[in-house]
Amino acid sequence: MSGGSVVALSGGIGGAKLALGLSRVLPPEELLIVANTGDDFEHLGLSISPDLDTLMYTLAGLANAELGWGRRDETWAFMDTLAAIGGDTWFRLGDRDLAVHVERTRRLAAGEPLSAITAELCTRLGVRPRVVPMSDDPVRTRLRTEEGWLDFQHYFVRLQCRPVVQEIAFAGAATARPQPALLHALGAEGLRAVIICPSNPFISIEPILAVPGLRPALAACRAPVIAVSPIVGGRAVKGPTAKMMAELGLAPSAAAVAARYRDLLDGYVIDHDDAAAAGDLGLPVTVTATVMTTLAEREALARAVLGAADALGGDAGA
Ligand code: FO1
Repeated sequence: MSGGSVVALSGGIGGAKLALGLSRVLPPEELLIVANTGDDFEHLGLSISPDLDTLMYTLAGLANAELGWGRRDETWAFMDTLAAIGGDTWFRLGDRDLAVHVERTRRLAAGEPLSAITAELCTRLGVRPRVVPMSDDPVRTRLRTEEGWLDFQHYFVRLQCRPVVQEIAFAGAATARPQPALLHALGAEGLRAVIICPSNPFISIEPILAVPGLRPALAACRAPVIAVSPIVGGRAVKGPTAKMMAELGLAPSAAAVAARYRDLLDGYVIDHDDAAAAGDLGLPVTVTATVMTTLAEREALARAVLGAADALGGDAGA
């Protein structure tokens, strides 16, 4: 059955790649992309939302492919000048990217919800699928390490994921209200699939699932919930996922990620590299190419995931 709305949960760079693939194979009105906001932080007086921006730039065709974040065709005059006057430059803000942070900060300070600001920015940049933050309330991923508790970007960028992670917490999650558009989509008759993108489960997906009301809404939704493994052959395609899993005492494997989502999943998508694990997962598994380098591979994975969802049919989640 084609048609019907698709909800994608996404965080980080891997998630944005599949979101782009989905945006190329679905009509924009049939795709709602939910971004993790646990990576957000206040820096240099600016409110920064990296996963929203990575999604927005990727869907707008403006993403910086080399860096995996920020905009392409960027200039760095602001950063160079900041360095020259002794400012904090460990988190790099390109000149064009800076405009988004300044405008988001201004509008948040004026009392606008993050979802409304995101919708306006996406419209201005020509992004047609709907992109929403998981909540308009602040949720901040923090990591307990041998250096104490670290805010996410200090761990991820300033310390380049070097500290050993002992615990992960989502400050503010307990009182965060789920994005209404997401709850509405999950309860809608025409829901076709919920796709958990190949993002880091701990720092990109679980902050979303930590928002009260979202796990129950996912468990109750009529459509199949399908996750794509972010681990291929025991390694993360990008980022610290495998290192984090080892530090948290988990085998860095596609199976271990499926176990994290277990109670929510109706299906799972793994790479050919992990085909041998397919039988042990205890749920319907689709084996396909999940490493997305080209646009064609992103579209192909999107089609494979939608095909898996359609094969599971509408009452899988019941
Ligand atoms: N990641 C880095 O490794 N170094 C940076 O200087 C950096 C700057 C940056 C600016 C804007 C933005 O939206 C993302 C940025 N990122 C940077 C990536 C960011 O830390 C990650 O994209 C997410 O937080 C995790 O996926």
